[in-house]
Amino acid sequence: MTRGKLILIEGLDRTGKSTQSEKIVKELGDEVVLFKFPERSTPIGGLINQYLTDRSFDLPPQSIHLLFSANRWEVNAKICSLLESGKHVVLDRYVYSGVAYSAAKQIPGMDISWCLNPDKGLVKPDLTLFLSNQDSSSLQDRDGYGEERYEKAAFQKKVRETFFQVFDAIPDDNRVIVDVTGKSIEQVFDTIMPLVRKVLGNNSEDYLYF
Ligand code: Z5A
Ligand code: MG
Repeated sequence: MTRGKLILIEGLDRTGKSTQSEKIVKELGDEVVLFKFPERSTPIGGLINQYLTDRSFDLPPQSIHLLFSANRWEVNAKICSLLESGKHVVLDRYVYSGVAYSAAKQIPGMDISWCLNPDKGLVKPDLTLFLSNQDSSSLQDRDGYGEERYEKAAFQKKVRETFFQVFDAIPDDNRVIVDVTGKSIEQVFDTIMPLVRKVLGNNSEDYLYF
């Protein structure tokens, strides 16, 4: 049996990652399973959710970084066994968000290499679609923006710059930057779906790892 493929939807804040991930899964049906990070339903995910939504619950930046990574490791065995069983897996955020949001805090010692270390050994996606927009100001009007800890314009600007530094630091031939500026949900979907189908059609068996 051919192993399933790992498809990652990454991107800047409120660029439609969850919307597009859900549309891909709806389009492909039973052959695909969706995971969203942070996975807030696990023990570690509960702590992350509290950190993001409750400003009185603070943690050192190093600790919350390690929790985000530990949250991916919590779910890793399940993802790997699905891939082995031939199911495709779609991820809504993953390692790149983990490194970019933490490194953007610019804490001494917490550089990109430090931030990537705890994620080393996780499976690298067969396709990463990075949803990017030229200016995030219009996205702040989208539902729910500003409710969580990192949803501040100045920090998002830093995160945007850091994502591109992370891409320079982590080579990945299977990563595509998709400009969603001014595009409707359907237009973005029509851009990414052919890329997804192409990867699902590959019969490569080897896994890549961060
Ligand atoms: N974080 C971290 O620090 N470290 C890590 O390791 C990980 C994450 C994994 C919570 O993540 C925070 O955790 C996040 C990064 C950090 N902090 N921030 N900022 P999350 O994934 O749970 O965040 P979220 O609340 O789901 O927001 P999001 O993912 O940024 O949004 P989105 O998924 O990209 O957008 P959406 O929910 O699909 O769409 C938002 C709205 O826009 C919705 O009303 C849509 O209908 C609408 N929409 C979507 N696309 C369009 C288009 N094309 N046109 C018009 N309207 C649209
Ligand atoms: Mg989302």
